[in-house]
Amino acid sequence: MYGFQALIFDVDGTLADTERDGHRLAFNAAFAEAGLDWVWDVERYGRLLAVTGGKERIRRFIEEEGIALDPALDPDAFIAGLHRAKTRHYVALLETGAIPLRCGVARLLREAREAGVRLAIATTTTPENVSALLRCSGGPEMEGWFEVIAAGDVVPQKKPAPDIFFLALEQLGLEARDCVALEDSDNGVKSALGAGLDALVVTESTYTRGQDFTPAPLVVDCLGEPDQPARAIVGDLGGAAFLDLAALDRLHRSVYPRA
Ligand code: XBP
Ligand code: MG
Repeated sequence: MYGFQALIFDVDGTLADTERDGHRLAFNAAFAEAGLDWVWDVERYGRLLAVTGGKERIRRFIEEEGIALDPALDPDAFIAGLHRAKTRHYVALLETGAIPLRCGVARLLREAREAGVRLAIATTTTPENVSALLRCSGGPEMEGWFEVIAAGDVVPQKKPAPDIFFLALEQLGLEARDCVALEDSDNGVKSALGAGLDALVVTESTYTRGQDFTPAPLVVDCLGEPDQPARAIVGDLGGAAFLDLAALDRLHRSVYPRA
């Protein structure tokens, strides 16, 4: 019996390392398709990731570059159209199987299902992207493993605001202390902690390595597998080689001591 009832996962960077070779390429494909000469290289995209949400990221780029849009166009509609094309390109890229789930993710999801631990998602990304990632990288059944998928524009404010985690908790019908959250970015950590999810694991990803996750109690390089050990960067794994439900329970207990 574990001290928590559900795991709440972020998507981009946590379930899969999707940003550099996934979302970034899809943005660039959408720009090229629209006849724009905008190209987000690896370094520029890394800076733009400070802005969560694809439409918001495009808007920030336009502002930073001082790009004058055609005055005949409604800027919101223009950005939304570009972003729809980006989603199409992103889903097509996932359908090639180009982006695998991260080390340990499928194993932990299976273990949770077998133990009756409930599964949820709290993400900034568009719902279509979540479905495609789970289907193409996890398998045809995986989306159905998640009881709650809170994603995208359904809340007033994206991460680092806590709204999307609050929505996931509401849909689960659980208190924050009944859950363990898994994130990969400083914005995600702020969002989860803002919703009271103090039992929080951070798995650093390509763009988030070295970010400040204070005061997250456990930061690792990945969830790990029996033959691919996880490395703790903050906190400790209590001698475990990888993160399973027992390791998450020790973390949960360290945050919420039980008699
Ligand atoms: C990461 C994000 C997302 C993606 C792009 O979200 O900021 O916006 O970069 O997705 P998380 P969209 O880590 O919370 O999953 O273009 O669909 O917004
Ligand atoms: Mg993330």
